[in-house]
Amino acid sequence: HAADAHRTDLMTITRFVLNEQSKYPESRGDFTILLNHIVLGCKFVCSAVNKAGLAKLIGLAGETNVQGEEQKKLDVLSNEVFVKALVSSGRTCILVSEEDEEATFVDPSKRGRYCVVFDPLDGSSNIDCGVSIGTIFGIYMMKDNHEPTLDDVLQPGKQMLAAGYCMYGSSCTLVLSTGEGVNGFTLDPSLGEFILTHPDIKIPKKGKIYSVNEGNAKNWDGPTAKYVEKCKFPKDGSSPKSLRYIGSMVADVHRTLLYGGIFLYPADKKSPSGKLRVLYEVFPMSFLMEQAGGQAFTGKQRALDLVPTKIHERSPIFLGSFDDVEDIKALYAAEG
Ligand code: AHM
Ligand code: MG
Repeated sequence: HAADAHRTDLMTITRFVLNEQSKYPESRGDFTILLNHIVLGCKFVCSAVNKAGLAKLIGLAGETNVQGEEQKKLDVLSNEVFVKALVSSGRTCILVSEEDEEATFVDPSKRGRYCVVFDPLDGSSNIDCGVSIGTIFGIYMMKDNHEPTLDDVLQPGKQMLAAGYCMYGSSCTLVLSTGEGVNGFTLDPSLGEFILTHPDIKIPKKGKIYSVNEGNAKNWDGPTAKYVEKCKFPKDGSSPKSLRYIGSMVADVHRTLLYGGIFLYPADKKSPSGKLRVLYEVFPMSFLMEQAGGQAFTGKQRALDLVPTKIHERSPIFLGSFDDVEDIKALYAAEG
């Protein structure tokens, strides 16, 4: 039976990616090794996040432990784990993390061909109340054998080889695209393995949900304000959309991917470039949306066409179901 096969023939994320990569004769398993190190970081963060509620009891994050040393905050700790895992993979040359002001250039003795941009623990304001948070990552490949420079990561998002996120929620879910669609894996804690649970995710063409921090409305520009007004008071006889906003990008994007709809972090008068970071928030999520059949738009252009000039650059972002993003694009086009 097919159901039996599912239970006994476990498609782990490693097996899945090895299968995908074996289509390329030049593949040497480097990508799979890199991904395994990212997965290790995700497992570590997952376990740390699950214990976060017990922090006061067992002395995590910000507390002083029995040895009298100050414990590290969860986001700092997560960053260190990812950086060390990525460097020790021997497959990376440049790392850009939301937690580090400067990019990390990997020592030549440990250098590989991949550049990884990541936000080790996004939505960290949600940790203390137990709301879902996540890790976001994108992967570029260094073009040729030159000395790595920042230009290797200041590339448009469409040049990414792969992107993904891991959500630490009611379960731990890793969503990945290597440019051939989007697949979701759930951590089986008893096995310590991510198992394929959401094969070939496609976002609904149109959704019934919009997701935005409406507390910023007084500072929005015309098209964003018009769009949200339309969600609430549609003039074409359709039903109003529902509002869902968690304030954790990974959770808001994950819901958008599975249920459809649109996620917005627009520009406003106080933050003319929005809040979210191009390299490790906007690009990976835009890559996944496109791979799932949706769209991602900055208010000016296709998000993945953006050419970043600084590693921590920000951009407004509108992403989600194809038709819903089409609507916001029309409003910005009308603005001229
Ligand atoms: P962070 O990197 O400081 O955690 O901020 C990023 C988070 C995203 O997860 C989320 O989409 C956004 O900030 C929410 O911002 P706001 O609180 O302004 O609505
Ligand atoms: Mg962040």
